[in-house]
Amino acid sequence: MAKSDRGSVPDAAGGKGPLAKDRDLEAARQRPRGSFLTTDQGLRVSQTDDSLKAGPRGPSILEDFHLREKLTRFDHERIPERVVHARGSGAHGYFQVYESLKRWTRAGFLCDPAIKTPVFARFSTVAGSRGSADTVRDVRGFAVKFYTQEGNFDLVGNNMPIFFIQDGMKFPDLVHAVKPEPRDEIPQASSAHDTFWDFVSLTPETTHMIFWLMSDRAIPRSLRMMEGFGVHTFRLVTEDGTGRLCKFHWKPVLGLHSLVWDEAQLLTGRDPDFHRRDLWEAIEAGQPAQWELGLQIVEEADALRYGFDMLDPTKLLPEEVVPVERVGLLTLNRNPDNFFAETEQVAFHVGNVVPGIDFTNDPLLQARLFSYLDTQLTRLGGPNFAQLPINRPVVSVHNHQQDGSGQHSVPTSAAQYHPNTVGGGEPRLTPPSQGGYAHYAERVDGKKTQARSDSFSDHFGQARLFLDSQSEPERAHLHRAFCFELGKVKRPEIRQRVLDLIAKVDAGLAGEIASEVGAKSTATRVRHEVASSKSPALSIHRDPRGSIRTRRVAVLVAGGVRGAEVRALEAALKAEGAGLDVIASDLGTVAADDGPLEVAKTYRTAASVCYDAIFVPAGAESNAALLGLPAAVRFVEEAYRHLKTIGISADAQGLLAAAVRAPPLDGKRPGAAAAAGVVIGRAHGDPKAFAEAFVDAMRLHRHFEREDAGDARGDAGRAANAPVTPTSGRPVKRPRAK
Ligand code: HDE
Repeated sequence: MAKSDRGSVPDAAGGKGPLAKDRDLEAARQRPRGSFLTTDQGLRVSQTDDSLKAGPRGPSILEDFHLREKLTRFDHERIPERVVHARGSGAHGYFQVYESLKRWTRAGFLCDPAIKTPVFARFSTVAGSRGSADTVRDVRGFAVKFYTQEGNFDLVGNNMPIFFIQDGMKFPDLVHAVKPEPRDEIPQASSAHDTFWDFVSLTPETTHMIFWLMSDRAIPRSLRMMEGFGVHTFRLVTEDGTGRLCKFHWKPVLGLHSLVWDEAQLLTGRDPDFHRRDLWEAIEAGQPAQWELGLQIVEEADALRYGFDMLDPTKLLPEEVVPVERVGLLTLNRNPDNFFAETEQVAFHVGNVVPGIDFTNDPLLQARLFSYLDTQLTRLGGPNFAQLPINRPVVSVHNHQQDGSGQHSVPTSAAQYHPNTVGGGEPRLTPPSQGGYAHYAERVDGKKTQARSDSFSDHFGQARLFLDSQSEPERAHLHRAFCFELGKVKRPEIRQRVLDLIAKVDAGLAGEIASEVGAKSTATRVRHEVASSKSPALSIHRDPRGSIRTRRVAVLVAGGVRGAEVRALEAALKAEGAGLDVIASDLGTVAADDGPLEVAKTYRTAASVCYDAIFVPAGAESNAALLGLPAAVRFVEEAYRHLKTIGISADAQGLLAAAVRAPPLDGKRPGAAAAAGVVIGRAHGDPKAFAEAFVDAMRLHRHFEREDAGDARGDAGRAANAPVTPTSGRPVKRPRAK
């Protein structure tokens, strides 16, 4: 969206303010200031390095207004960070519906495929502070502001389809429990501590969400490779007032992919901005991030039809029961111009809806309707935050709100009230038939009560559904995540209570975890309360082969490397929309056998965890040098341990052996895999054929068979030290979701 499309801030009466009337002032204002440094009052500054002093060695003088303004502005640069979702990254783009959805909603932007609605999206972690690392185990926020022709619509969702609690009353308790503990402010951006699991163990409704949080969904490979969900059941309303229940989904065009836990932890040090950088760089490289909008539509009368209550935000509607209809495409293709002005100051509110989109009585949703506007008042310093460029609707705003901190518009109407004749009766109301918002006429009848509906009472059935829908590697990761998190909990009684909860979902899983976390297996004490069933859509491995678009490969080289292999791989990757970085000891160029190769990073600045795959090309001299570089050996070791595709020349077997105790590669067929996802190149072989085999292996993203060699109890180092089991032929298929 071009900035000019957004228009200027209209004042309350819809004009450009009284300054527009004063031609002299307006003309003066437009006088170009060029790029001269000025004070906030527009005064040109001649000196901004030395303060005004009584002599070169004398005291500073208070009279120095430029010094005082500079420091005062600096002192007040920070605003309160978001109380949750403080760490975030945003991008601009647009949304377009594939075909009119008139049959379900009157929302204009969903009824006309010709309309490109500008959007701003912000992705976030929940628990960490603004400066915390991206790759922590956490839920991710997925918030999209649609600047529609009927006003702003905000879809403020997460990357998991359900939530921890059923009623907003408990939200402060949940957040206080997960945030760093109040006495020592430890740990940062982590749920692995006593207060969080204490809360969980005493709040059985969290169980389903806990299983999602312990799954690979909580450590996405990229913000561009995760799903999004509106979580609550919303309501779509047609022109004739018919309402239907609706679940919103975002389906990533690049598919669903995750990190492995050890890699996620290493990344918090190697590149705490991993997700932010990934989104930024893809967009800068002209590779937009895209998701399809999906809808699950349910008739009002069917709210209780599926064995749970659609108003309960701890439940999901399996896609196999009600299919997700893909109705449009979200494209994020422009990075913010300024992080603070846009990503930090954007104010989402789940209550920002347009005609045709309405709420339900989900008690979590109802509480959110209060909370978002309320929090912005503190965070953005007053009630006028909607006038900030990033929050301003594209349609003009006319109302009787006035004054308050940060008022930017200059209302000119004499009548700041309704009804009026003094202001000509303006601004006027719009009847619903002409596009004015009218709340859905839902019948409500009940006694006041603080009771929870009986239809919200099953807390374990869908956790079991989720667990049983995971692939074997995913289930193993979930098990290890529980062991990690509970292993960090100091109080044994809390660990035991959590174990008791897990046992209600799956006594077998509880039994596997029990001894490692010093708890008793409760398998014999707790009866299975739930039956098993499956929803393949809940596994991120449901579609293991995928596009490698935007993936990056590290190519480990030293002098004498075979240049043709690097170029052949580069061409093969480019054809798939992927790319490579040449890593060497020194920046500049490295001498390949056929000329210089541009070096992107050094072994000191690059790390395997920042790449999706690695390649060690042929070159006896080059590979001998790499063997002597501990950083290069570690590169291979980590790539192997993190189950990434490794392309390796036969003459680099020493390096592979040093990293992962691999058996000799001699005698293997060219292009054969030494182990799942390890593709061997033949010295002097056909670089193009090798590149194809390598790209093919990359399509699997990870090679979980290698994980089986060790790490059964979460020892990340063990897998790398286990011998590589040779396999022949093309890369082995990843096990599918059961
Ligand atoms: Fe939020 N949430 N939330 N939340 N939420 C905020 O608003 C709140 C909930 C979500 O990128 C806050 O501006 C309450 C569910 C996202 O700016 C705050 C309850 C879901 C973001 C707030 C919930 C979300 C927020 C903090 C329970 C998924 C980041 C700063 C009733 C559907 C938006 C702010 C961004 C942010 C309150 C539950 C998603 C405090 C009271 C469920 C993506 O107002």
